[in-house]
Amino acid sequence: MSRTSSILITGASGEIGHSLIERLAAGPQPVITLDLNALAPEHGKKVRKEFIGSILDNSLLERIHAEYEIDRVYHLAALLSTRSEFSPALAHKVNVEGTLNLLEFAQKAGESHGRPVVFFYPSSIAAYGLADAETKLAVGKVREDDHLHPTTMYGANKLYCEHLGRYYGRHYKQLSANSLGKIDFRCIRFPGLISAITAPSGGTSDFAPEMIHTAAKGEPYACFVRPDTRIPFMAMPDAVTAIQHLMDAPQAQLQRVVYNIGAFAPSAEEVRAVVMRAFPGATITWEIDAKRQGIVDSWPADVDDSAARHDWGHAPRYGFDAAFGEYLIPTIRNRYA
Ligand code: AKB
Repeated sequence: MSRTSSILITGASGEIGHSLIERLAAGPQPVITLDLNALAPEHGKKVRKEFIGSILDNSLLERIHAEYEIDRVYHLAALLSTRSEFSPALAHKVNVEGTLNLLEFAQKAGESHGRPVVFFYPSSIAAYGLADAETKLAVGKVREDDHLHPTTMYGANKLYCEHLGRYYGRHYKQLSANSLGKIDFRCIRFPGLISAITAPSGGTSDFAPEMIHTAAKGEPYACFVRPDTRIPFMAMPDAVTAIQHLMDAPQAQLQRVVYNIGAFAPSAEEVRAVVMRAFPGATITWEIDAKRQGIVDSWPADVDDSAARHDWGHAPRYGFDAAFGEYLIPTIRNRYA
């Protein structure tokens, strides 16, 4: 048993989890993970303790609470947007009830060690819902408080859990004698993420990472959205840097609970063109899936992230050309070579 103050990452064997473990394991605090699936061995050996199980298992959460003094939670576990449309009730259970469990866990942890637990929650551009293509075009970069009418179960779950986090931060603060509250909830609405290390699964922004990973493997790819589809994306290292910056920012500097972040916003055709230049033999065709197209059509073409830039210095290193030219293509080429 260890009472050293530690970090808990849920959904640790997912896309963001892998990269986050790499960064956080290099820091001073031990990392504890919780996921349904085992971590890849190279990540497993970097964490203090790996729990394999569900965020819906309260007895497992009790056990983690009994054994570790958790003062930072990175709650990444979720079913992504396309997957959630196939099993909406399950998505609600995992995405909403799971988050509620983790907020309760954090509140209890904060009460027992007498200081707030800093709680990171990854929301998504899926929290937005634009009425139609004309609105999407007319609106351009969306701000955090506009167009919050999600069309998917996943988007509705994300938006609601943002509210839950805000509620937990405030509710216990009002009740608490020292007026500190025991949860310091911080949230980023992510764009589509592209990692060179892992390929995503179950998302609707997956078309961009899938194009590049399949091309590098020499496999044909049929893109499920129209060439003119445009949503914001970000390279995974910048997403992880953003999480670290937000989590390390002094609370007094944060004027919001939920922040947009962006880096570049190419069309699917522009992604295809850059992948084709890198892998000239690749076969990338178009086979539109009406349901998935409808989902990305309701997401904004880009986001206004000026609050994140102002409050905690969000400044992505990779724009479109650098993300592909300096990070994705060389790393992925090496990986499948
Ligand atoms: C998804 O496509 O579901 C995710 C997201 C944009 O939140 N990548």
